[in-house]
Amino acid sequence: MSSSPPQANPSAQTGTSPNTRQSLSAQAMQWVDSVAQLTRPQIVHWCTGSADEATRLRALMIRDGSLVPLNEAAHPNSFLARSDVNDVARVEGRTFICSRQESNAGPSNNWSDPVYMQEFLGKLFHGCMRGRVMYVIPYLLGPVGSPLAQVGIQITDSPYVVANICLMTRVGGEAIDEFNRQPSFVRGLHSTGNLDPEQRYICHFPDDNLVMSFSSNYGGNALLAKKCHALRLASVSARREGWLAEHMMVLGITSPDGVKTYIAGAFPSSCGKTNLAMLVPPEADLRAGWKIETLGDDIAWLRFGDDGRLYAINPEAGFFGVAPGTSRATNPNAIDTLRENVLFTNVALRENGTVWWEGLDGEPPVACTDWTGQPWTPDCGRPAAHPNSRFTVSARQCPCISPDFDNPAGVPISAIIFGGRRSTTMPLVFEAFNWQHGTYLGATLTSEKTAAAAGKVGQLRFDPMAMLPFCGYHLADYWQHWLEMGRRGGALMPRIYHVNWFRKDWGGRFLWPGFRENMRVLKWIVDRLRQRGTGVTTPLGVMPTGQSLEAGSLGLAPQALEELLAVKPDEWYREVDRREEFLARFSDRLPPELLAENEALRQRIRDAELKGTI
Ligand code: GTP
Ligand code: SPV
Ligand code: MN
Repeated sequence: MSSSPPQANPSAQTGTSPNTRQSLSAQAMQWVDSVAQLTRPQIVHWCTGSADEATRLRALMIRDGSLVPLNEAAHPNSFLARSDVNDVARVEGRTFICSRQESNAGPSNNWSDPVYMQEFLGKLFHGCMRGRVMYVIPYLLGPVGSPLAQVGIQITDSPYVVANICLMTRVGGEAIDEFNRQPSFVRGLHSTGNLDPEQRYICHFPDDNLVMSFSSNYGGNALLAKKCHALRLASVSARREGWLAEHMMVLGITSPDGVKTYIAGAFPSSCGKTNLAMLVPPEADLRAGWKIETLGDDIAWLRFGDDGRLYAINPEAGFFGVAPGTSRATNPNAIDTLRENVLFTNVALRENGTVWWEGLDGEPPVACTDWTGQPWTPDCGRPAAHPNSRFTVSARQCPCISPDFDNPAGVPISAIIFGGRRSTTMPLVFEAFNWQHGTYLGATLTSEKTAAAAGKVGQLRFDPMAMLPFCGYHLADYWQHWLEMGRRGGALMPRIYHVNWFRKDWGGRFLWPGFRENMRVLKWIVDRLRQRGTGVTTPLGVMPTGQSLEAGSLGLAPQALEELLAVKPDEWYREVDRREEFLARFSDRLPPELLAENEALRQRIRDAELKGTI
């Protein structure tokens, strides 16, 4: 670490546990040595994930100004990091899937030839760690001993990235033990470079279990265990091995009779997974005995158990959550999780050393320091926190973390929810008729773009299964894989739902209160799964009535509820046309079932319009 003397030999090793190095496979050692030869660091540090290591890393970052310690009384052991102003989100335009065959990346991914790209990146990485420390972090994704767990090694020259990875994955002894049991590991090589956006590349080599990322320190671009390994590379192995790697939160919901139901949910980036996973039920439900527990807020790996059901684990160990909009009113469990040991990125700093962001409880501060380090006042016309500002924190601090969080078997999933931001067209909730119909709903999932990725916010785009930026192969093959999983699981597959918390009225206001009131929708889903909930069959699927949502107690205007559950023929003809056009982009490999589902929907809308039921 910083206290070690500079050394001339680029392979000079430091680290508090020499055993880390000895117990890894020769293959791992060889790779690390070859990276050191390429990047020429001053020191190689093997990370152990220990508290002592974390403390020393933070001291180093405080000294060089990259971390600001927060008010110790309000937020013990917590820090603020400010990124480069040009490095605040994922960069989909500079993210590549370098599969051997271009056709296997599919039309939704950028592709580049793997041989060309490795050579090209080799030049960028050549000598890029001169004078820096190269950190080597062996990590584990998933609970110890899980049949779905995977291991990887991330190399990085950014202490900020090390601090994040140590919160987001299992690092240290448990990772090393698993390393020696696993047949292969993912290699993730990251360098800060000079943060020049023009030199930014996030490249995946699925045939080599390799990720190379240059010139960004932002979350999904730089924490390679997360989207790069746990989704893009994992989705490729999941297809080959017959399981699913998904952009899904997982929660457990206990009903008053003590029965626990596990639900997974795929919403595009910044569309509500963290908030749903940590939901606190309304007072009346709590009194009646309803409870929600969190398994994961971003990524789920699902595979068939011996009983034929689909089981989910969360490969991650922490949350990298959206700060704006998080408050005691909207997400009290997140606020309680964020009391201590938190790494905040790009939020605003108050004069008393606490943090602030748009949507946090109470009045905005009269003055504070914004995410760029500039003075900020409420009337200055800029947000104080970046819209994609984030917190990184261990999941173990979450008051509602599930007792099954470390269960190697995972939890059996009874329902999968898809949802996006749709200000029109999509009703609050409906249930798919069957797995194939649900797969079609996922494949045509559409949402307004958010600040989680660079580009224009608010633009409507297809985001199939919330995996548009994260599927490491051809989306049509991915849909085929979903259909095959459905055939394999048969009647034991989870039921599929579509939700939309974001429909707006003419004045642009959300029609649905959202957050804890989403419990009404979850309860309806649980009732349906247990053959109790009433449902109305519509052309879209089965929908609740206002009564089955207990909407009377919400105080919504009657027109609001009607609008939330409305299926408008003109909107739906347009929607079906858009979907047809989208699916056509995948024509050569598109499973015919999906086009058939779209046609069947068009026909059901026509019939319902003729009958006057919509
Ligand atoms: P990623 O971490 O980017 O994958 O996002 P996520 O899906 O976990 O989204 P998250 O739960 O962090 O929510 C993103 C934003 O949507 C936050 O600003 C939330 O406050 C807001 N949000 C979440 N749920 C609701 C809801 O039910 N209604 C409304 N209006 N906003 C919501
Ligand atoms: C997302 O964008 O979906 C995230 C944040 O969860 S990141 O890890 O940056 O991808
Ligand atoms: Mn995400």
